[in-house]
Amino acid sequence: MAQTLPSVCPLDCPDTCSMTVTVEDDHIVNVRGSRVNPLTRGAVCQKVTRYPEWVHGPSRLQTPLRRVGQKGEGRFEAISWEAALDEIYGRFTAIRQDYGSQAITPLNYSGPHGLLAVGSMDLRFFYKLGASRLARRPLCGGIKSEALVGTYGAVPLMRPEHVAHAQLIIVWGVNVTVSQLHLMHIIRTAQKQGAKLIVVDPRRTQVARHADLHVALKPGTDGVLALALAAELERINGLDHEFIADHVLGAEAYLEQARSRSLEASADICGLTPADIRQMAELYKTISPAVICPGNGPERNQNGGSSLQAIFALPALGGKFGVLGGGLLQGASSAFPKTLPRLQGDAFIDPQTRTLNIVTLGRDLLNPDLDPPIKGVFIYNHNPVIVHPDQNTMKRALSREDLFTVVCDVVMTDSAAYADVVLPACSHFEYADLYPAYGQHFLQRAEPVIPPVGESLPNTEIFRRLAARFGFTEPEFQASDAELIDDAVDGDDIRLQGIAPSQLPTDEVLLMTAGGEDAILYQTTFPATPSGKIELESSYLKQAYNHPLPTFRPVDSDYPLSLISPASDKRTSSTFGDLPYSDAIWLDMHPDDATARQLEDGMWVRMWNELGEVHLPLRVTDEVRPGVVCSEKGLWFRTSDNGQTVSALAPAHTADLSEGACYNDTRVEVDKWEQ
Ligand SMILES: Nc1nc2c(c(=O)[nH]1)N[C@H]1C(S)=C(S)[C@@H](COP(=O)(O)OP(=O)(O)OC[C@H]3O[C@@H](n4cnc5c(=O)[nH]c(N)nc54)[C@H](O)[C@@H]3O)O[C@H]1N2
Ligand SMILES: Nc1nc2c(c(=O)[nH]1)N[C@H]1C(S)=C(S)[C@@H](COP(=O)(O)OP(=O)(O)OC[C@H]3O[C@@H](n4cnc5c(=O)[nH]c(N)nc54)[C@H](O)[C@@H]3O)O[C@H]1N2
Ligand code: SF4
Ligand SMILES: [Mo]
Repeated sequence: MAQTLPSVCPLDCPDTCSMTVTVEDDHIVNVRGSRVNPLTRGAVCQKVTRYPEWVHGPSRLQTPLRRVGQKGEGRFEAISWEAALDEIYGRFTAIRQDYGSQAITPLNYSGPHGLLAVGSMDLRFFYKLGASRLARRPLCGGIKSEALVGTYGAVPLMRPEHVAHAQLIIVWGVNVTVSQLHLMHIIRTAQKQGAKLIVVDPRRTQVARHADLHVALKPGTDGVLALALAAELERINGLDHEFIADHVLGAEAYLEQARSRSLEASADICGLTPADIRQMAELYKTISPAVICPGNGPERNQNGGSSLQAIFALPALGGKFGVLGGGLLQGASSAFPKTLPRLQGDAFIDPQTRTLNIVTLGRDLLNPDLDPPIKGVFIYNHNPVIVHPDQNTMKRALSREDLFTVVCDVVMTDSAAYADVVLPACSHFEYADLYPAYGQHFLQRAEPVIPPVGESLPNTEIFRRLAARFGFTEPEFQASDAELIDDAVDGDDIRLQGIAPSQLPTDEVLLMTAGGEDAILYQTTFPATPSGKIELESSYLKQAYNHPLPTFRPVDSDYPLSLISPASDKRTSSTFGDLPYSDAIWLDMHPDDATARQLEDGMWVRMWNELGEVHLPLRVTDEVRPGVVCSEKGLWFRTSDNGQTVSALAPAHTADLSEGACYNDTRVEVDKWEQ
């Protein structure tokens, strides 16, 4: 008999929708939106309707596996959990004896976003083991969040719902209809009430089609644009001097930086006209409430930190805070009373342990001089060969015969094909978890809706068993999932209303805004910087990165085209990349660039640089600006004829803040490809 049960979407997505799942004979047969979460209002995106195929399909891992083929080949034999845990224990123990514990590293990211699945018992285990630590944030979002912390501190600045009250909305490098679906409805509501919309994006995205002004800048030049806007605001008397005097530090140093380049020079760097910048500044000066909604587009380049520092300064200079619908849509993840050090067992960390950067881990894996070299890697919640920049380096690294590799995933991924041992993980439909969000302020909890598929286990149980196998006897390694949920957030926080986190009802949400319904910076919330002011010259960024103010360095490359690879509506990063799709994939190119290369719509092209080569069919379209080509992130190798996807062309250099990934610094040439 069919049952409908509440759940939450765990994907790496700002929306964190509440869902209704139809279950029949322990199978997920249907997933749709539920109205439990007032922001997501019963709507989910198209891609999650494919959850039944993903959970019960042919790629689903059902037993532990041991490699019998070559690395990357994907030939395995089924083994028992006991044999798998024995193998991991034996190999890791030998590595620890020969090279020390730091020769082992976890390689994990945020496939699932529940607090338990993303990092709880697993981190307790690796900390206690003494494995190398991994800085994960640099892969995505770290650049933006560091710029935010440096400028405003870790505070929620406003709720997405409040964008409905804005009269000017600036969507800055976020592909709203694809990667933050529920914001689109809010923007449309504001537009119906007369709001103007500006979109800053090298592509004419769906949201850009609805814009009053589409500013199609060159990738990686947002900081130059934002500084030019600040200088222009000053020139047209658009600065709020009173607000600046009362609440802003470093405005003069920032403005000095802004004035140092002429409007014409800035426009030239950005690939815009001075008139574009003037018009944007005029709108920003005149209209309030004005909100800037920045996405991840501006961060994925070597100037990404500077760009976000420069963008984040604008509402402070323009005096846009303190009103409903005004300011900056940012900081939602700080709305939740998370207690991560307790959940993740920070007390087990040996402070001498080194920290490796996820972005450059491929290079580290190949570096024999690393002290100690890495001999064991444990990959989970992550599909590194698909999603890392410099894909060929990561493939070479995981091909190392002497690298003992464990991969734990829900499905057989391209990365799992390189594993010595594969562990089958439960999907989030099969375990309980607690869900904060990074794009909204509602806390949600979910219970399992089906039993584990095959012999799969939740991440928490896998690491509980591993901890036991390694003889870790502390009570932290015996904590149940309910106890872990209670460790995940501060149960004494008044917003939990006295309910233990593990007892939160699954058919309700809790609003986590510090100031009640109306999170409004300078009404109910305030900057949490060291000075208590908005720091345009940031003391934290100076101390952490010697980078108090935005700067700009052009990308040094002989290749003429910029390749960007934003989010696709078919997948979340690489998730669902195993499912069959009917629609073709494309490389988008502007007609001017196509004509210059004698390329035509529909033709196969080869795209290359010093790091690799990719073959794709071409779509000639003026949706991308000249000089920019665009494909999608997260495609699997089965879409490729030569074992390389766009990530193969992405450089592994890192950004000015957080040593973050620079996917959109990819420079390429494109030519006809004779198959
Ligand atoms: N070319 C290019 N590549 C990019 C980017 C880009 O701009 N361009 N951007 C990137 C960005 S923004 C991000 S965030 C990264 C993300 O890239 P990844 O970290 O790889 O994230 P996902 O593909 O979302 O999920 C990884 C895996 O987690 C698994 N998983 C889900 N739930 C569970 C669970 O409960 N347990 C276990 N063990 N596994 C689970 C999924 O099956 C999936 O295989 O990709 C980056 N890759
Ligand atoms: N459907 C779907 N939703 C997703 C994801 C997914 O893979 N699929 N991924 C999730 C994850 S992990 C993340 S991090 C977010 C990311 O979601 P977004 O914040 O939307 O980030 P991107 O998709 O990388 O790029 C957003 C837009 O920025 C533009 N862009 C590229 N470079 C630049 C630049 O230098 N400046 C400016 N102004 N714009 C630029 C691109 O053309 C694109 O339209 O989405 C999440 N939501
Ligand atoms: S991926 Fe995002 S929009 Fe789609 S269901 Fe999940 S949370 Fe909602
Ligand atoms: Mo991301």
